[in-house]
Amino acid sequence: MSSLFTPFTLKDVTLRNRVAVPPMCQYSAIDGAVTDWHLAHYTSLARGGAGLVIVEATGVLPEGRITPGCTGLWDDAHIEGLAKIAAAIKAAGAVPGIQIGHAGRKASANRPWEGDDHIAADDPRGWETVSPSAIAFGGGLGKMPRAMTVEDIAHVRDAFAAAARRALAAGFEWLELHFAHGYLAQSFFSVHANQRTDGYGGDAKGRGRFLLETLGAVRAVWPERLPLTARFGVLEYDGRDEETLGESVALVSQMREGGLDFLNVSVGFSTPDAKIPWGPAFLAPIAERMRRETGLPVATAWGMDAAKDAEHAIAARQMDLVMIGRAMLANPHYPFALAQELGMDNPWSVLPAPYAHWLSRYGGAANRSAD
Ligand code: FNR
Ligand code: XEN
Repeated sequence: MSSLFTPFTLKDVTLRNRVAVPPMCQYSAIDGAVTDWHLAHYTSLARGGAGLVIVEATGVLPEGRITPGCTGLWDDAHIEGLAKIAAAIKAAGAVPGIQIGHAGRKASANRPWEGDDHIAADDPRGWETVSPSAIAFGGGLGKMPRAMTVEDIAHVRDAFAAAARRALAAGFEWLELHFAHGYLAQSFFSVHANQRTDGYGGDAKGRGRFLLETLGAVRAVWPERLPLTARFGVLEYDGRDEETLGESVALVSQMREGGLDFLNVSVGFSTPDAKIPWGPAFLAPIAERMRRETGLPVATAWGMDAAKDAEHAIAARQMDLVMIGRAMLANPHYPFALAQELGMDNPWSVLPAPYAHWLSRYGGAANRSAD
């Protein structure tokens, strides 16, 4: 019996299994609005059998987008297109989630396949970036951000809440706050990006304030019956990881008291000098520690796609969900491949009924090899 293919319930939401698709930018929106590509892409991911599909990092403000091609939720006009995507994910049996965020000093970038660097200052496609302090990320993301005023901070916090209200109106049932990957919220927490001397900087309490206030503003509009989650970079691999992990545990514990229901554990990506120990399931022990020390259910991505690693992570209670990204892009029916490799009696059963019924009786190599 596989642990990976058992249901998971959080608040009033039940996922059919523990395989979740993490947010993955498609850079294919127009003025923040989704296109037919998004509908095709998310439908295929959900139909492939995952329990949860989280729509990509979606800007709470136009200047909070990573690239001009990123999706947005700063306007009611964005709701209609995203509602079709949420409905399609649900029709295929998965729970529809969405990640909302602000890219901070990493905003105003070219698409990855067009450079992945900052759009030049004199290019009309770009815009001024903002961050807790006037410190550039570095490398190709070298644009100097403007240090945010306290009014700017309140504006972004309120934009998160307004975007959450629109996500709810669009039919999403799982909300993920993007507090990771060196974007705005992570920058507030990071000593690499935040050198403020007011109440939003300094010690870990000050550096965590924007995240807690934003969570509180969103919790006030996002219903208690639905999971409110965050993706947060709990360490940087910058040589001061024990200290950062301690601060992260304290902040996430406060978030839990403030209404956070689930943590998607990730890396900070706040400095180009990080020494990340890439490898299969490398974040699993960190996720387990966050789970144990904060008491929240957790997930992580980053090389969790081997069947034995995914199954072990759930069976050993290192995490509650496994996030699988690139393997799902390569093969949206990847949950079937996992079920097959884990030796499930009827691996086709992880697909939606209109496929599972016929394939269980007639289909494919799995059945033939069992004959
Ligand atoms: C990503 N990732 C990502 N992360 C995130 O929090 N928000 C996002 O919108 C994106 N966008 C994105 C686009 C693309 C094309 C890729 C490949 C990745 C990171 C992603 O969610 C995940 O953490 C990584 O892909 C690692 O997991 P896998 O691929 O090893 O399963
Ligand atoms: C810092 C890079 C981590 C991987 N990516 C994350 C993205 C988009 C590009 C790739 C994100 O969090 N939006």
